[in-house]
Amino acid sequence: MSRTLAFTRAVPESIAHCELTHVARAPLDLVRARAQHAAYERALTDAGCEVVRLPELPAHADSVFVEDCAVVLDELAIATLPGARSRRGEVDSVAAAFAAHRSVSRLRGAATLDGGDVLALGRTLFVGLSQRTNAEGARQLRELVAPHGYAVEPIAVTGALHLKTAITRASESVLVVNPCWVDTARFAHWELVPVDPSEPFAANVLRVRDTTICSAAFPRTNERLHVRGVSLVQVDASELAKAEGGVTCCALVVPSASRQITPSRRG
Ligand code: CIR
Repeated sequence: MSRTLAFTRAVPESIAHCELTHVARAPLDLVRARAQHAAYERALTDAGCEVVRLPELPAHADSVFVEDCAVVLDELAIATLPGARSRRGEVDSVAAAFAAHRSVSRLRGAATLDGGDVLALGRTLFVGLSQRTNAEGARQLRELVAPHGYAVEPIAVTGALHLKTAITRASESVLVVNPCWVDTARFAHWELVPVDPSEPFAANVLRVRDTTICSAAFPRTNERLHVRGVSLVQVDASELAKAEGGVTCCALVVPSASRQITPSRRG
């Protein structure tokens, strides 16, 4: 049976100085954040993942949010160029860790792209054009993945940090979405579950094998997913939410981790 790895990274003390875009700075309890992060890692283990901790990066305030540093597909991984310059130093250690499992390509030059802006739905990668990801980032991603049979669909994100703040996959057929932040017409072939209007951040869930990890802060939206048959595991993610993080951003999930790698085209 294939292994599923989940790469994570410890919550650094410097998280008090994290990037914030749509959220006002509020005091973050480091002990509580680390306890919640450990419980999140246990949820990943319970869902069938082998959790692999990347090296700590104490000087990088946002380094727990590993999702933004890479896009991982079956055939290759792409090391990103995060849109926030303060985050660029997080990428190399992710690329190094992935080299054992995938051929790793890199974005270059004027491209910016955060992994949180890439929603993979089968062979289509929706790429949020946001404050963090630009058209050149989407263009370079297309160039890298097209030979492997993937289409890239850029999509505007307004009012949210990332595309996956606005929409994620909750099950084989269901997407959970905040329709204020993304054009739902682009996902017409999916069963769309809108967030409860009182829970705008509830559209960020993490599907791992047959389990969908979600934040316990959003009971109304979670109930909507539950009645659609989504198998949910709720975690308390309230501290890292103060750093504008959701449940997708603290892990890079790599299925079939033991597959043989093929030579990289770039980088
Ligand atoms: C940042 O602004 O980069 C971090 N404070 C939060 C990143 C969250 N990442 C994600 O949702 N993929």
